[in-house]
Amino acid sequence: MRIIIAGGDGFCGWPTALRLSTAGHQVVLLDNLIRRRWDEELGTASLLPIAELEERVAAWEELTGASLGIELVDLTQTEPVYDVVERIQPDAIVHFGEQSSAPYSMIDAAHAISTQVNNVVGTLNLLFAIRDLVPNCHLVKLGTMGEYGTPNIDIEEGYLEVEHHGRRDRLPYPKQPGSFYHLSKVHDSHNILFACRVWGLRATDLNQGVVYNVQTPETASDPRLVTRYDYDSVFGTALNRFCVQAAMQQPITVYGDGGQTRGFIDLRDTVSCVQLALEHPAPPGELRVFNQFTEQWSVRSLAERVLRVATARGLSTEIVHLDNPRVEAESHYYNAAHSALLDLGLEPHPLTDETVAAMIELAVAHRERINFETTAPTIDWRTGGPPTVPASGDVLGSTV
Ligand code: NAD
Ligand code: USQ
Repeated sequence: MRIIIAGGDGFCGWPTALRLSTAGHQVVLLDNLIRRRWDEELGTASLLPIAELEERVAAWEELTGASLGIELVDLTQTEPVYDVVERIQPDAIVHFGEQSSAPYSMIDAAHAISTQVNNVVGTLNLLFAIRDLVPNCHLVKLGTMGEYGTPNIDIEEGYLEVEHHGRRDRLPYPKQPGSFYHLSKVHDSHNILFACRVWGLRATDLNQGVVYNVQTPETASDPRLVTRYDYDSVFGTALNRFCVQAAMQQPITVYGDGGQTRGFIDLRDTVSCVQLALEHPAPPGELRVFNQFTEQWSVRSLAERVLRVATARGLSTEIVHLDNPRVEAESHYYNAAHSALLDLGLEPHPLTDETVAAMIELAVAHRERINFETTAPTIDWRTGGPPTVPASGDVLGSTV
C-alpha cells in the first residue's frame, strides 16, 4: 500500500513508519515538526536525543535500502493537504499528527484553542481531501481511551447497544473526556463518523490507551533511529515518567491517591495494531472503533511496580502522592472492552519487569540529559499555568 503517516516525526508515528516500511509498504512521512517547536516553547527535550527528520530518513534508507518520503505539511492548511494527497494518491492515511498532551491543552485559553484548532481542523482537511481526491482511501485515526472518561459501566468499543422505552439502537458510546485535548479527540470522532455516514468514507478510530516503552526492533537497531522518550510533566506519560524518575533516584510522582485506572499499551503493540488495522481495512461507509490497549493498571500499581524493579537494581527512590493537579476520579469502576484487535491477530506484549528495567537502564544511560526543572507538574486543571509566554505567535499556530 501507499501510506501517508501524518505525524510521522512523532513518538508513535516514527516507529510505525519504520514497521510499515519493513513490511514492504510505500511510506510517506507528513509532519510540520511543530512538536519540536513545542519543546522549545516549554524548555523540554526527549531524554533520548532524536535525529533531525532528514537524518532519520537517510539512516533508514542507508540501513535498509527502503525509501521514505518526507512532506513538510501543516495539516491545518487546506491547499497543501490537498496537494500532497493528490500527488501521493494514498491507499491509506494514518493520522497521528495532533497536539497530544492533555496538560498542554489546559495551560490557558490560547493553548486550549490552538489544540482544538490544530486537531479538529487537521482532521477535517484530511476528511475533505479524501472525499474529493481518494474516496476509497482508508483513514486510520488515532483517538484516545480518554474520550470515554471513567463511566460506572463497562466501556465498549465505540458503540453501545441501548434499549430505551422499548426500542433498541446501536449508538456512539457516551463521551466524558477529561481535558480540552481529550475533547478535541471527541470532536474528531464525531466529524469522522459524519463523513463516513454522509460521504461513504472508510475509517478506523483507534482509541489508544497510554503508551509506554520507547523501543521497537526497528528504532533500537541504530541510535539515529530512536524515537522520543518524554519524561517532563507536560508531554511525558505516566509509566515512562516513573521509570525516568526512578532512574534519577527522584520520587515517583503519583497524582492524588493513584487509584486512577487507565488502559496501557507497549509501543511495540501500538505499531502492530496500526499495521493490523491497515491490512484489514474498514468497509466503505463505516467508522470502525477499536480500543487500542492491552492491559488496565491503576497509576498507584504502576508506581509500585517501578519502585520494586528500581529498588532491586540498587536505586534509591520512593513514591510521593502529590496533590492532584488534574480534576479526575481517583477511585472508580473501570472495565473497557479491547477484543477487536486481538481478534484481528494482535499478539500483545504484556508489561514485564524486564521492560520496566530496560526503560530504567535507558534513562540511567542518558542521565546527563535530564532537566529536573521540567519534571514537577505545573499545570493545574482548575487554574491553568505555567505562565509560559510563547517565543513567537508562530509556536501556537502550526505553520511549517
Ligand atoms: P507526538 O507529539 O510525539 O507526535 C505528533 C506528531 O504530529 C509530531 O511530530 C507533530 O509535529 C505532528 N503534528 C502535530 N500537529 C501537526 C499539524 N498540524 N500538521 C502536521 N503535523 C503535526 O505524539 P504521539 O505521542 O506520537 O501521539 C501520536 C497520536 O497518538 C496523537 O494523536 C495522540 O493524541 C495519540 N495518542 C498518543 C498516546 C500516547 O501515550 N503517546 C496515547 C493515545 C493516543
Ligand atoms: N499521572 C500521575 N503522575 C504523573 C503523571 C500522570 O499520577 O506523573 C496520572 C494522571 O493523573 C492520569 C494518568 O496518570 O490519571 C495518566 O496520565 P498521563 O499523563 O500518562 O496520560 P494522559 O494525560 O491521559 O495522556 C496520555 C497521552 C495522550 C493519550 C492518553 C491516552 O499524552 O496523547 O491520549 O495518554 S488515555 O489516557 O487513555 O486517554
